[in-house]
Amino acid sequence: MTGQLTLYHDTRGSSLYSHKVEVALLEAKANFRSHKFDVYSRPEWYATKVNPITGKIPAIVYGEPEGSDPENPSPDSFKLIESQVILEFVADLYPDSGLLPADPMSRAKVRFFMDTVSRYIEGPAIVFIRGQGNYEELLRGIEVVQGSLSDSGEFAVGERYTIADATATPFITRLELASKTDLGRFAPGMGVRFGQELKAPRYEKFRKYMDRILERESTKKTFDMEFMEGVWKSIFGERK
Ligand SMILES: N[C@@H](CCC(=O)N[C@@H](CS)C(=O)NCC(=O)O)C(=O)O
Repeated sequence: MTGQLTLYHDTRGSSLYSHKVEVALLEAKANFRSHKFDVYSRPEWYATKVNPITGKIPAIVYGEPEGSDPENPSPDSFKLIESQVILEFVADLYPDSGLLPADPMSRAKVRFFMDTVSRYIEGPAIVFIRGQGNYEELLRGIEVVQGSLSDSGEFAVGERYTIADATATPFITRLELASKTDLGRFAPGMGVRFGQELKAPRYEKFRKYMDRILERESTKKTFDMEFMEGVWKSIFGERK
């Protein structure tokens, strides 16, 4: 199958699940179009024609003719939801990108790292940013993830950027934003304190990994810190 590849995501850019997919598409140098809409207004076309299963973003549609209406895809084109599944699809669609290595052991390591981020960072990071708990659990999760970072390479699994790194990117960027701006639904000062704690020597390996990801072109293109600071101020309110 060939044809247009369309990513459906939100106008505000606040969806971390969509962020993973967008960053992977950039890393793959994929020829894709981005269709942004206000997911919280629940447009009817999206829930009926793109993602009737959950109505959530991200979703991708593959195989439409060039220039087709993204809000009216044909029932015959390929539709896919769930960010982790989409990441594997992108890696399969662009095998030369190295987003999923060729050998079975490295592939397993990539999947293991993705699973570890989902299990140990995702929940605690969301809880912390939403002000539903402190950051102790998150720091413990970061230590677990740090333990599965590769020793030799630049990235999560060795020397090449993979979908494991794409999975970690939305959390790294959002935790950096929370610690730099103190924005989040937590008590004032907690974001900055979290950032300071993360500077402790015990998290050094993770901190270096974070810095490498933050420097990456695909990260900067998909998460503009200044723009996202504005978005977060509108979500969480200005910090005095
Ligand atoms: N497990 C899904 C989660 C997707 C998800 O929760 N998306 C949120 C945005 S971050 C959404 O679409 N929320 C709108 C809604 O629930 O109506 C994935 O990994 O893609």
